[in-house]
Amino acid sequence: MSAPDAAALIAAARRVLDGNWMGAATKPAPRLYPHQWSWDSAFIAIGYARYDQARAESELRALFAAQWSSGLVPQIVFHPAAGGYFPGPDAWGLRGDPRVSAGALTSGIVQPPVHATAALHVVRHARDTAAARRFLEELYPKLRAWHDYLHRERDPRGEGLVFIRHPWESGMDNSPLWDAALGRISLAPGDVPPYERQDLGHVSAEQRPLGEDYDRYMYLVALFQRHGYDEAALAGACPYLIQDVLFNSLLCRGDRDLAELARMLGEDPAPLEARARRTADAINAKLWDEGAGAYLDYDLANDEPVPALVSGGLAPLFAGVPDAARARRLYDLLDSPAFAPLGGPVAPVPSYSRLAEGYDPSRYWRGPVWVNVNWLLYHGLRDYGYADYAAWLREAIVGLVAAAGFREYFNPETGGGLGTDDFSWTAALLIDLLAEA
Ligand code: 9WN
Repeated sequence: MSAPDAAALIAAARRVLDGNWMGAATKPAPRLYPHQWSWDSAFIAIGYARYDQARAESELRALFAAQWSSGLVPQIVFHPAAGGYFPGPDAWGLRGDPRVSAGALTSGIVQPPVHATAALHVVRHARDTAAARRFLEELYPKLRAWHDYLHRERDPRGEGLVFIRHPWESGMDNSPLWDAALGRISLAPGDVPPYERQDLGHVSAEQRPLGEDYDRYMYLVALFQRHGYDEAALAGACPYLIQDVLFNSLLCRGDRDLAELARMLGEDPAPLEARARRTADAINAKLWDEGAGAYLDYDLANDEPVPALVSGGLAPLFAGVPDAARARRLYDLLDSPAFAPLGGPVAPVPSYSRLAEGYDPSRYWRGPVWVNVNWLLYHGLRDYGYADYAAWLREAIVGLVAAAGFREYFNPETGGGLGTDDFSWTAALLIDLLAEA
């Protein structure tokens, strides 16, 4: 891409973020997602870090201002004045809950822990180093409490792997990964309180999760409330408990990045590094599948691996988890018709194997390309020395967005834009990728 074209794209990306800025944080999209989302904010901060340190810091500060006393960082921090979204604050039953930071309105689940990685990125690119130091001193204990919560409450057997208890916690809402676990939840009339979706007013139904998925999403939300969001009780009672490869890879990388932040503050990084190694070892020991040549999720509630090949299964590359031989197997899978052959005429990496039954190039996390997962894979491949593929992938991501706009996701066959428009992390990560050139 020529320098003027790149400059124009960066300017357009910045306009998207300006449009979604709410004063202290950025909504993921103007109409569909009018509040603050957890992992979105981490990716958004990574983009801001390249040109607006104050906003990058504010983005993460605002999110952690809503942290629960347990250390949980909520998936959504609601800004009710910004617009409607379902499920909104009342659907979670957490108004005035003493565990939630005073005055904050939040959901009762989490999203993948990309925040320490984002904070390190912000600090590394900071121009005002004194402000960055203050930011780090303020955020570091909160990041620690967040990771401590995950290891303490989400790893009851002390395996080094944490579980998620709702598909939304994965960030990959309707991934085929969850089909078996959700399929085991059979619903009787009255199990799901009546509700009305709002997403279908913004995006065509063929691009969003099915009604039967939403029923189960809401069934789980009702279950959490019945158990008073008690993590120990939910670890026994929740029918959906998954050790997800993407989530655990991001935690592993996050613990290592947290160790780096500790070092900057003169604190002991060793316990955090040990924790990261433990998770890496557990990912290798429990989640690697030799036959598939990839990492697979594990369904704790049914005690079995989940045999679905999704792009998230390649994420251990981002966390330095595989040795060279396993990295090669992952690479071979990536560079094959199942995902995105190097230099091929197709768009970047789809979210689900093209060869799998049920692959759907336009439905949300069941096939479409998402920029955040591609960004993670780009970095992982570069770190493992797959320079040609990484360079091609970077160009493919940029080319896709340049042609189709700052969409939420993209059709891997046609490159067409899908989901909502003016999507913040697409804009933010594009800024980050272009800043590397
Ligand atoms: C539920 C905000 C979020 C992203 C998720 C993406 C989508 C929400 C939804 O939008 O999920 O959290 O309503 O579908 O799947 O990754 O964080 O952008």
